[in-house]
Amino acid sequence: MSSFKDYLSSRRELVEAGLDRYFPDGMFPKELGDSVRYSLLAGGKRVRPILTIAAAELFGTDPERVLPFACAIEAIHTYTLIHDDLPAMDDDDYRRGRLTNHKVFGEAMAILAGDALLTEAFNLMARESLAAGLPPKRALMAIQEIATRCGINGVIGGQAMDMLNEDREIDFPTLEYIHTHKTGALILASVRTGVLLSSSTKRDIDRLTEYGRCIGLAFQVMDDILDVEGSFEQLGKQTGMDAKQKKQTYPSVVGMKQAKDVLASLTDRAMDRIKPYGGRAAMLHEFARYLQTRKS
Ligand code: GRG
Repeated sequence: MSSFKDYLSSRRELVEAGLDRYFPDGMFPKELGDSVRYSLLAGGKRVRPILTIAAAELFGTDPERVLPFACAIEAIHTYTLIHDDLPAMDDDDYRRGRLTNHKVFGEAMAILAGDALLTEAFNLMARESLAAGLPPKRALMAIQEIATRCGINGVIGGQAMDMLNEDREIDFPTLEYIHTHKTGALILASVRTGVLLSSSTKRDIDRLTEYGRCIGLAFQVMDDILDVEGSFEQLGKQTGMDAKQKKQTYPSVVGMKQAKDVLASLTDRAMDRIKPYGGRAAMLHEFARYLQTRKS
């Protein structure tokens, strides 16, 4: 089996090619197309689409079969970043190492680019499922999974709760709600989508759901830690923003040491859930470790 580094880079290449194909140069109106591609093809880590592919591959599914779903998830993720950076939300100037979308294209076009990415993501999943003749029930289950985890009971609910509690002291359950919804939900959906589109049993879905929940929360805990300990050069965005915006985070609520302990125990729990698959789950195992030790 190839090393994890090779695995990441080969699956990343697949995702980049898919994004470029599904959101091609020359979309009309040109300004909207340019705004969409500016953020989408700005070189993110592609964690979520690679997780979809890796979860599918655990069950022997060809990456090409899930690629439209993986790219749709990355498009949705990119929309959340564009909207989150807007002045009405986090008001950030830099993302993925370059100026934020609204700084380059203006607020109206940034809002529309986000809207377009979200809408076209669902178009992409439905269209390519029909074209590839995917079993309709599996395709619909995956589409519903993504819609649910991105909606009021997922990302948008988490973001709303985050906005509503700015400048306020929050209790631990509220912090956990924000993290598991704002960030964890889409990561969980990424894993579950790969499983739902594969030949998997209820037991498989349950195991991978717990894996996805753990790494989803771990991802945001790490994001909180990196906002304190990381740098612009590593992250491609301004750091120290949580403290500046008086946001409650794991380090600010439970302290840095305990935040790191939580991160370690979530990672261990995620790995434990996929143990029954042995070596077949090596890439998902490495993925959990990578998310715990990432610097960007
Ligand atoms: C605006 C509906 C709406 C939701 C926004 C995801 C989100 C909710 C806001 C982003 C704010 C943020 C920085 C959250 C921390 C976790 C996170 C999503 C980090 C960025 O994801 P990475 O690290 O970024 O995967 P790349 O650029 O690598 O894709």
